Amino acid sequence: MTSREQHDRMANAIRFLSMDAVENAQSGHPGLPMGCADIATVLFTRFLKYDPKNPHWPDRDRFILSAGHGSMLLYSLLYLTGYEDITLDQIKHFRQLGSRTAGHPEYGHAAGIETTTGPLGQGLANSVGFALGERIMNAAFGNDLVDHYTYVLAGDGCLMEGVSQEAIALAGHLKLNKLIVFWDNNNISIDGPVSLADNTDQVARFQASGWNASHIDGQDPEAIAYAIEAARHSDKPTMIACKTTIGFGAPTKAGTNKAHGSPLGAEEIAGARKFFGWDSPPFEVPADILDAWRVAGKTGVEARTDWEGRLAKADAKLKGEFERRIGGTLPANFDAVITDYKKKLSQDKPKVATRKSSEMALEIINGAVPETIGGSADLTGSNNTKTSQTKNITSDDYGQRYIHYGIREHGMAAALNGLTLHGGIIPYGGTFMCFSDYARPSMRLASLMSIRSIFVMTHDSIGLGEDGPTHQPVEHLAALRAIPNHNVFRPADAVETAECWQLAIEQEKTPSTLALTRQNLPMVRNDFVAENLSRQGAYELAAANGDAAVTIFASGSEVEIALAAREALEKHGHPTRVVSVPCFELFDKQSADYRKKTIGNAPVKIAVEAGIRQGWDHFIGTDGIFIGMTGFGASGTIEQLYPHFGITAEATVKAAEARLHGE
Ligand SMILES: Cc1ncc(C[n+]2csc(CCOP(=O)(O)OP(=O)(O)O)c2C)c(N)n1
Repeated sequence: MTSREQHDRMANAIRFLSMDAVENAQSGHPGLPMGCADIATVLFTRFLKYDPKNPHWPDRDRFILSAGHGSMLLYSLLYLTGYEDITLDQIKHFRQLGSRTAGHPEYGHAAGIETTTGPLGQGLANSVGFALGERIMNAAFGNDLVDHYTYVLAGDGCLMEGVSQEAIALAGHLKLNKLIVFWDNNNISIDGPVSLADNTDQVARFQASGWNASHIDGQDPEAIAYAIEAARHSDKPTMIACKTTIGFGAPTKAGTNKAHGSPLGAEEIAGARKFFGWDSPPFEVPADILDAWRVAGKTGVEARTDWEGRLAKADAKLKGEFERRIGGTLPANFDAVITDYKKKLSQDKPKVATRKSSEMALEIINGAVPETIGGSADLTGSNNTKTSQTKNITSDDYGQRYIHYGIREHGMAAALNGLTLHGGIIPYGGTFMCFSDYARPSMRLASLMSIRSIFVMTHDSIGLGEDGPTHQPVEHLAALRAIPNHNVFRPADAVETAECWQLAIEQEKTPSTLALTRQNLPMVRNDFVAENLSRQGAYELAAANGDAAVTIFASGSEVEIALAAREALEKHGHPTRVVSVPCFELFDKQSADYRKKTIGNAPVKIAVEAGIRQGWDHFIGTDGIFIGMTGFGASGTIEQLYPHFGITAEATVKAAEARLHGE
């Protein structure tokens, strides 16, 4: 049992490391770590199940610093408890180029950083995925292998962000009782007191969403411990409203926004030293305190070795499957299953919408890959995300494979990231492509974190028809393609859809978006080819009869138009080739030779896509012809809309011939 004095000195080690690192960097946020040091100390010395020497142990508790600007809190904890990635030298290089101690915690920079946080609210919303992932894996593998908590530290900012409502409503609904959130209730944000902009009764708000919530003194270790203990035995998720003082100990800045996000300055730090009776020089933690922290960092060893013992004794098949899923590798027969399915498609030649071919591909994938977890933001029947294997996950049954996320696109995308980061799960979730805007902040973070979250975006153009311009994506393909490390797939038929799904499932370090049509499409890949042609990102689908005068590039639903235009141009004596472009990003990764050959040197280059031109110059050059959208869509039937916006084979032929005739 830690004495109060010992607790205080351990907490002060966090405070001073944070103050010193921010001062040294002349940049960063000292206020949160100083206010939340007690919460962190109680959690990491008395409750959290973790082992710094085995930081990826799958059954560890997760700690998520949703208020990512307080990154020095996390870095201090990781250093003090003995994580090898975060040395004192790293702390001294806080926020410097090339260090692991980035401005905000970045997943992949150091073990112990469970997710990238900084955009407020994301960590909290990820935690729903983490906590649900724990329940899903628990249902699959039992208490012996999966039984851990997800702890979150969120600030006022996290709770003010809209995504927090989506997250807490979902967590409450799913009764994720092993999710425990500390709210750093310090009444301060950047502009000043929170009351400038918010008067929400947060405890009542969480309670209304199905949580336990109560107020405590967030700087009283016993109150914190008592609240955590109660939370661990709850049948609901818990929010502990922890009253703290931002910048606690800074003589004039504590309790004010001046402690939020800038170095305190030498004078304030000297005052804090006096206040806490801390006489060690900067970056020095007294040996007995560092020892006490290192001892705390070893308390999980027994739990970890016990767990390893249980894993070793587990049924060989269960153990093998657990290790495969946690390792992120696919079942050995995955490729063969897809190849067989492609063979069948070449025989059946289904003329269906790609959202339907996606469902058909998922039926095969979900049968072969038990770790996929599907879902949709209340558009299941439209996104075609449900298959025979995916029954509903409910608070009574986490052993199923489908999540009704409700009308919560952002919360869904953030939860997908949490599910992915938890490990053992490949999640996908659907909505209308236009509403990728609502999910985009989390989609971007999936890319930044290099994780396998899969976004199913149906109704991918004006082709959706009567719902009109509010629902018709125009700039979305370009906008999603603009995100680095994000594969945007726009398959043209059932075969390409199967291929794109295969690629999305395969990519361990790149999230994927599948852009899928509402409208039916013919098969454009009629002959079986075992090779995944979409893997190249773009490939010649139809060759020209002779030296190509025209090359038409197209993606998704517009490949059909390109092929029809080619037929007409060939008839008129203009050799024309068609290149299908299911994925810009994968094409960019091909060799220069392949790219050159695929783009070719036909005098006339045309791209057809029912979206904006941005990005296509890459294929057609700035002098190429683009057949697509230049503004918003309109409400009407698909039969009216394509001609209305001039996206037709006739328009393509006319534009090509005008160019060929030198007009
Ligand atoms: C989505 C998003 N918007 C804005 C910011 C900029 N920002 C960083 S911290 C902060 C204030 C947060 O206040 P609070 O959560 O109370 O943190 P504290 O002041 O207690 O450290 C803001 C607006 C951000 N990081 N993320």
